[in-house]
Amino acid sequence: MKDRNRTPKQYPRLTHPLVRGADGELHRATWEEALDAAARGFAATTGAHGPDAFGMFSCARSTNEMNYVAQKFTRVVIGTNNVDSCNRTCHAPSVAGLSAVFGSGGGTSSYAEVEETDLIVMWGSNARFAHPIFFQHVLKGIRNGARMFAVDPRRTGTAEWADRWLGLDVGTDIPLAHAVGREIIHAGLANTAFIERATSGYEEYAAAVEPWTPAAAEQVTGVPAAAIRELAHAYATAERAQLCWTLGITEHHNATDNVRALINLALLTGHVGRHGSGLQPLRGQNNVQGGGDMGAIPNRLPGFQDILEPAVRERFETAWDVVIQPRYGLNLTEMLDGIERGTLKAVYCIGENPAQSEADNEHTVQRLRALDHLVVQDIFLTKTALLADVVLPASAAWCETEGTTTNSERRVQRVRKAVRPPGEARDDIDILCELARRLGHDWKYGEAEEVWDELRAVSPDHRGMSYARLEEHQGIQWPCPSEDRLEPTYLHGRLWEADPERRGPRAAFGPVLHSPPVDLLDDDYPLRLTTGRRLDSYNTGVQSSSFASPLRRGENIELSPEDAAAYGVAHGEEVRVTSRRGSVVAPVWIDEGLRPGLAFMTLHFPDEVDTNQLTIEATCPIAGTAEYKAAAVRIDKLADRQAVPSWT
Ligand SMILES: Nc1nc2c(c(=O)[nH]1)N[C@H]1C(S)=C(S)[C@@H](COP(=O)(O)OP(=O)(O)OC[C@H]3O[C@@H](n4cnc5c(=O)[nH]c(N)nc54)[C@H](O)[C@@H]3O)O[C@H]1N2
Ligand SMILES: Nc1nc2c(c(=O)[nH]1)N[C@H]1C(S)=C(S)[C@@H](COP(=O)(O)OP(=O)(O)OC[C@H]3O[C@@H](n4cnc5c(=O)[nH]c(N)nc54)[C@H](O)[C@@H]3O)O[C@H]1N2
Ligand SMILES: [Mo]
Repeated sequence: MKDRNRTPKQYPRLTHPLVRGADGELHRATWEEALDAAARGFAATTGAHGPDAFGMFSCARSTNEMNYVAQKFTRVVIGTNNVDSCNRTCHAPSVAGLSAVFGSGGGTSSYAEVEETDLIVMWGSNARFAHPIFFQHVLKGIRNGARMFAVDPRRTGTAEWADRWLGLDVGTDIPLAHAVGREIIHAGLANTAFIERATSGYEEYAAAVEPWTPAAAEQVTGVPAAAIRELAHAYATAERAQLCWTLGITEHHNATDNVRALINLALLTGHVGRHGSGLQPLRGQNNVQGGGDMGAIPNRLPGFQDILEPAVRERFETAWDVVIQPRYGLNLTEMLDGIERGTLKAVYCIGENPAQSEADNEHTVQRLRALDHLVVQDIFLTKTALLADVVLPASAAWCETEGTTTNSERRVQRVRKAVRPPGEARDDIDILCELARRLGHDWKYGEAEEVWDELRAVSPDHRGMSYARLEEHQGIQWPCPSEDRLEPTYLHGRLWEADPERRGPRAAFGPVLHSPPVDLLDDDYPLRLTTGRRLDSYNTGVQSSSFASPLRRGENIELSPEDAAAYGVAHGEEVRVTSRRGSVVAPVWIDEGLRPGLAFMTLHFPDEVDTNQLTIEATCPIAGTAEYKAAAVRIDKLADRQAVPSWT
């Protein structure tokens, strides 16, 4: 095994703009030259092909204020709704599923409620590694007497803390959830009063789950029938229960259906809309919730207001003095498809690294190369930046700018400028305003607070959150419609109202069907590869690779002891891992938390082992999220490969 403490890649911090010259190389440029080149390229492409030839990838690490300005730039300066962010690669299915049922895409509970609940279900979530702050609340909950179930193909660090671990096969969450639902119904534990009062579609749901007896589900999921029954009884009889999920549910080709399958369980038992009972999709990047709330998504205007609603459009058309296209824009996945079709020609990529983070990323790189104009605005020189025509150096939102971010309990909090950005790096909002000015819009925001107050005027959910109040309350959760009070910290309490008028629309069960992973296992590709995170690194490694860490061990292909023995490979031995899309070499790590047939890799070290060469682009048709969690691979010993004659 290589040195565990090494630094795999030093990403240089961007300190001055770069522009691609006639020689095809990126060269240092002045801000004037770079901004002129960036604006000229956008004007030329949209002039020739119309505003829908433009796409904005907005930054989920940056502030709410920046995301507000980025989507406004897209809609007002360019005139398209093609704006999205990395929410597409993770929780877009949670937002789609929750919006379809409750009309709002936010998680329904607060972190503190996890401390006061009786049962915590962590479904497809490794919060101990990926949401360590939330996990502190989980640990307090456990200390206060809550039981915990973990549902994950791997016995993760999170599962180690659980009372029960249900180790299911990848992509079998719907059979498992349906079997839990069926057991609740058959044991007479469904909350019939809540179902009758607040939900619709129960009969279809009950029919959909009926075939999934615990025994039938055991066959498909690998989870013993007794464990399925135990989860069903624990969830249905708990006084209060939190159902938390993350990418184990959402990074699948049928992810929105997976989300619906979990929401069904809350509707069946009434574990939603009450203090201590709720649904928590733990969001990924620090401000991915806020990015969506600010309208940096193709179907919503700021305040998560639907573009298709004429009254909503009118409000923004008056505020911004512009005509808003009355249709949804393209999401990130569709924008990448648009490049291939030749309809999307220019991309403004702020704080995303799609060249390494997209599934089947070799394909993404080809697409980015095909653009007429690519502008990347980042804090580091990423692989995506290396493909750009213009690279703009930004300040880092988390310590070099003022503003707010929103976490996954919907809490808006202030972030502050603690240090000056290096070299000539500039605030993301300043850069957007400079480009807007060059494209004929005289924008100037003095302080981040000015942007925030503009947002508050158009978003009812944020109206009561002045900076002063955010400070006073150490962050406020939305909805916060007025400055004189705070709302309950959980959502959808209306479902419990006795008065049908106040109760509002019913929450609909989703009678979804099981659909196994797209990348099939066969003799050539017999191993199921799932990918995800470790505590020591962050996403594509751009922000976490540049310092040495005693925790970090670089990329591995993690295998069960049984598979390692069957393939005759040793801990630390380098092997070739091949899928139907690509091939990489990585050292083996034997992990007793893996079941036979399952392998695991991260996305953290793409410069040394590019995991996303292996993953499949199959996407959820509703949310556009790729099936990062289920590739089919094989492993070959390098020695065997070397023995192959050179003419093959
Ligand atoms: N340390 C660290 N923290 C992070 C990040 C990071 O890179 N590093 N990234 C942030 C981001 S952007 C996000 S979106 C979150 C993600 O946070 P998580 O979703 O918790 O992280 P993952 O490790 O991607 O996946 C979670 C679990 O899904 C399981 N899983 C795989 N397939 C299935 C399946 O078919 N069914 C079920 N039930 N489970 C399955 C995996 O075994 C894994 O343990 O983390 C955020 N926090
Ligand atoms: N195999 C596999 N692949 C995955 C996943 C998986 O589970 N498995 N998960 C997917 C998920 S959930 C996600 S969210 C994506 C992440 O995909 P990306 O968002 O593409 O990856 P990051 O590494 O987080 O890149 C973020 C970029 O933002 C820049 N940045 C940080 N702060 C700022 C700022 O303030 N301003 C500007 N302008 N830039 C800034 C960083 O330098 C970095 O280049 O990866 C996806 N890819
Ligand atoms: Mo994410």
